[in-house]
Amino acid sequence: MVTFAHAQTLNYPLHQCLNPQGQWCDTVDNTLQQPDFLLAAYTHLWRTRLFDQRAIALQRTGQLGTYASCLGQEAISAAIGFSLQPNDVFVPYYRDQAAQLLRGTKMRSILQFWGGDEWGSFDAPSQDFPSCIPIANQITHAAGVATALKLKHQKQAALSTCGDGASSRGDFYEALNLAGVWHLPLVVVINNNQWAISVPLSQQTACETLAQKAIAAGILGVRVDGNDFFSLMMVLQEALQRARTGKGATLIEAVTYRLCDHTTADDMSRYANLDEKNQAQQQEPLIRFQKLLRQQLGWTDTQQQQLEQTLRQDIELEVNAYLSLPKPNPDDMFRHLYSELPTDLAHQRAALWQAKSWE
Ligand SMILES: Cc1ncc(C[n+]2csc(CCOP(=O)(O)OP(=O)(O)O)c2C)c(N)n1
Ligand SMILES: [Mg+2]
Repeated sequence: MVTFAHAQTLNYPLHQCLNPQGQWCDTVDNTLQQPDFLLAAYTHLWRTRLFDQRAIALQRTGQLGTYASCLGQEAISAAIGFSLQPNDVFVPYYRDQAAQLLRGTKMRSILQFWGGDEWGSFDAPSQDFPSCIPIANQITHAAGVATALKLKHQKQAALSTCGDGASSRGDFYEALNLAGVWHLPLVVVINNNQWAISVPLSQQTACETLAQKAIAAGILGVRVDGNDFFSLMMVLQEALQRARTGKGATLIEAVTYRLCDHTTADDMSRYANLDEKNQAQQQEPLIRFQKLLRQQLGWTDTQQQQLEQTLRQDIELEVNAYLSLPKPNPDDMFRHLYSELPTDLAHQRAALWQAKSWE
């Protein structure tokens, strides 16, 4: 009889340097501890959260389409935005508002996209990609980009994001496999928010961790606390540097919790355990960061209120700019895809023009 004595030991410790009490629990780069950087990062996390709240309010009042909130997951995307260099290529998914804003996308454009107008997707650095809604497709696109970067000997990285659910899809594995065998300058970040709509992680995979999915691809896998902005920065900077310097691809599992409905079209109270959600709330990234600021910089309630007030004013200017944008022409959905429309779409286009229901 064969004995499987080598039974796998999958050791993927969770990197953490800022604990939920807001105290350092591991070494952190000095540059990340500078007051200017601390304030810039903290401000951006709140900018993202307040923007997110406002987007939900717009949807609830009929002024935005279905919207995917990033509540509780802001640190992952913010750390990505702060770690990427301008000429890296960012291939986002739909909860990457924080990084998109840091890449230079305006809030009005993010709202335009979620308002149903694809033109909002194009307000990003020219090499970056629009948010991908079909899950996991973007990882294959990013592997393609990384291949081009490698062939051109460019010292740039491609970084793509996805959810825990997306990591079950074939595209995800195919892209990772290619990244391994071709030694691509690719970083893939999984936002493990424990849910794929109403499917919990326990029903998603039998893997103990998502980081271990790197093993079969022969690339590096890392597991990090997705609520700890600083650990995320450390891990991302290292992974991106590896990519840029020809050391190959990295898969990062960022462990967090979706503190919001899947999208505004969902109601998680119908399937999620409230106690679990309340517990996750204690771990969330912004309050943790605030505790640090209180201890390190003597951050006060008054400063917090002022920050929120200023950010809300800035957000309102962008909301007004979004609301003043001309409405998209519904015919746009038939343009730019085919040189000759397939018959079924041609019928739909004709019906649209006949009804002219948008006028
Ligand atoms: C190819 C594809 N199949 C199904 C869907 C419908 N869908 C949208 S989001 C989602 C779950 C994604 O969960 P996860 O990857 O964990 O990301 P999260 O939304 O939790 O950030 C599904 C199944 C889709 N968008 N694309
Ligand atoms: Mg998920």
